[in-house]
Amino acid sequence: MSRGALIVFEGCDKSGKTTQCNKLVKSLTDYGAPTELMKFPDRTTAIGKLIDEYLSNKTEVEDHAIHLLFSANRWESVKRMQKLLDSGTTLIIDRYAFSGVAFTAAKQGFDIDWCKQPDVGLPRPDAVFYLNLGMEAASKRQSYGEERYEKLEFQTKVAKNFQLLADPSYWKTIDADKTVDDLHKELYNLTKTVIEEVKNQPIKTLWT
Ligand code: Z5A
Ligand code: MG
Repeated sequence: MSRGALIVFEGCDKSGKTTQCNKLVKSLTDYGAPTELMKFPDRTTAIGKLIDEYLSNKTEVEDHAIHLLFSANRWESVKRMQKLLDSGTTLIIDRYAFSGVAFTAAKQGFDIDWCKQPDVGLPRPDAVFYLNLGMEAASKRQSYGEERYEKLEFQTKVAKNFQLLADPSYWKTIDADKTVDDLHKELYNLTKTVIEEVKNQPIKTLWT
């Protein structure tokens, strides 16, 4: 039986990741392709609840410790991800290890290599769609919210870190400064191609 594809959405704040993930899952499902949506952080688990309290500034967690918790929050989903992919379900994932590295490495005293280590060996995406949106266009969409990290200077560092993680063998930068529907059409077509390309290939592992 052919496997499903592992598609990850990354990108700067307000670039439209969640909007596009939701639309893509609906279109693929309507088309008849078994598809599931996942989102990291997954705030529903015990670890995810700690992360949620941290992001909403209800608690403080030491920077290394929160980095490891974000990673643990992905590892706790791996068995389920593998089972779904093996059974032919395509996974559309809203943020993944690339966000983990890009955000922590934007903090003082962290380097990219250290930040990557806890996520080494996770299932590697077949494609990362990086939604690229300039800070000016992003600021017109919605003002920054109350959550930790939602500040312009920090987000600029994060965007630079994403560029350091862009492996061209599976990373595709998409211009996100277009209408929701135009962007959706482009992503839908790209996703169908990826599903076809990888269906008989083994799942790779990240950063090994
Ligand atoms: N984080 C971390 O530190 N470590 C990790 O390992 C992981 C994450 C996984 C929570 O993420 C924080 O956790 C995040 C990274 C950190 N911190 N920050 N910043 P989150 O995923 O929960 O963040 P979010 O609240 O969903 O925001 P977002 O992802 O930045 O937004 P988005 O999903 O890219 O955009 P959107 O919600 O789809 O759209 C934003 C607005 O623009 C909304 O009003 C839309 O209606 C509008 N929109 C969308 N598309 C368009 C177009 N095409 N045109 C015009 N307007 C549009
Ligand atoms: Mg989002």
